[in-house]
Amino acid sequence: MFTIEHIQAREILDSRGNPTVEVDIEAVDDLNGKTAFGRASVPSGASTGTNEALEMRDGGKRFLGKGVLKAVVNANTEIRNALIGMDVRDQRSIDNIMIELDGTENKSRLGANAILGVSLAVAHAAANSIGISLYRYLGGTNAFTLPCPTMNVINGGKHAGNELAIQEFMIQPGGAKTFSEAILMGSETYHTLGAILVKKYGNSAVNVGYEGGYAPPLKNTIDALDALMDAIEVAGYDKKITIGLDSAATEFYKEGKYKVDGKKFSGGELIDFYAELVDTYPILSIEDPFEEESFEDFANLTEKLKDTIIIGDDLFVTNVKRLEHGIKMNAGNALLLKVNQIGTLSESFDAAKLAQKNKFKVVVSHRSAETEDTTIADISVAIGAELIKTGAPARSERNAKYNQLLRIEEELGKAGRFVGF
Ligand code: 2PG
Ligand code: MG
Repeated sequence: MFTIEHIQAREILDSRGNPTVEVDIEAVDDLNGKTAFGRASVPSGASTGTNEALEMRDGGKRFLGKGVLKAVVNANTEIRNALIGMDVRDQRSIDNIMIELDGTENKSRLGANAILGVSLAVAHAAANSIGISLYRYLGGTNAFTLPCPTMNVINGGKHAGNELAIQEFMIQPGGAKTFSEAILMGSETYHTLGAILVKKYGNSAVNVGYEGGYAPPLKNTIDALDALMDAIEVAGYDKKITIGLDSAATEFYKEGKYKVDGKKFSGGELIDFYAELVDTYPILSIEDPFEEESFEDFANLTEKLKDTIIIGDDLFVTNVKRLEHGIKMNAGNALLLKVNQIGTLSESFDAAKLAQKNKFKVVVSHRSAETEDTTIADISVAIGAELIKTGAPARSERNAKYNQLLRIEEELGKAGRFVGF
């Protein structure tokens, strides 16, 4: 048994420049004194769902209220006291103990950021104790696949200072044969898009948003889609790269209407809007097409666009209960998996398993504020996710995940099949 000997949480900075929680775990082999180490840090969203687990912030003046010292203290006292002496490989029991210790529905007493930091660091320490890669430790005997990247190359909504309502315009190099070829195709297309935007809108068009995608001064959805189509064609990847959208529609839902492209749509009208886009452009997936309680509109869109992946993010918040409801209603056909929406690794896996049992696809996702942590890359391989969304192929907090997948691809060799589309 590898016993947890020490838990050390601290405050570090994320990619938006705000504090977040990082946790170190040390465990020791009872038999021979060999030690194991694990470290993980916690991401943070901007367009967060109402039903997410609670990210604990200190308030007050320090870091303009965004400090996370309360969560750090919770990890370094109550959580540490509860977990010292446990077997670091007993992830499920460790997560359950933290859930019970917290005692609330949304982890608001100890903070989901405190709990998640520990939960992920435990997994890293456990993998380290065996001397294997995290994806192998978490994936067990799975036949491993590498997910298709869905790269956010034009940022809008809450992630950028432009007027695009839709938050993310992504490219998906599903025509690649390997993961590394997908990265190559994505990178070339990203830079080609940059050159096209500069030519059309000037140098400031390649300023970037939170996730490394360009934030050009565009107003209309189709302007962004046309720029993407140009870039895909000029880069030479016509028919090999599809497009993914994340509307993050809760953010532009006001007084019962969706404000898009200077118009106000009802849910039904927005369905027609999406149907036309899917007719015109090679759109493979649409995430959060409606606000976070619109299970019915999700179901109607899923029924109408039978070949499109309809992903629930704010809708499901990686929560088994909400996903169960969505599955019953046929609201969407894919789960967006964000570990910090639910707050433990075990519950994230439960959501993924439930999705897969019901033929929902799984898209593992970063948050708009990230760190150098790469845990989600390993998770995506461990659970066999079809897609991974972790920003543009630029900015190191985004590329850290893509780069980790390149290493995993190398380690797997021929055994690592790329999920193409
Ligand atoms: C989303 C995410 C990540 P945020 O809406 O899917 O791209 O954004 O982390 O700001 O919620
Ligand atoms: Mg989203």
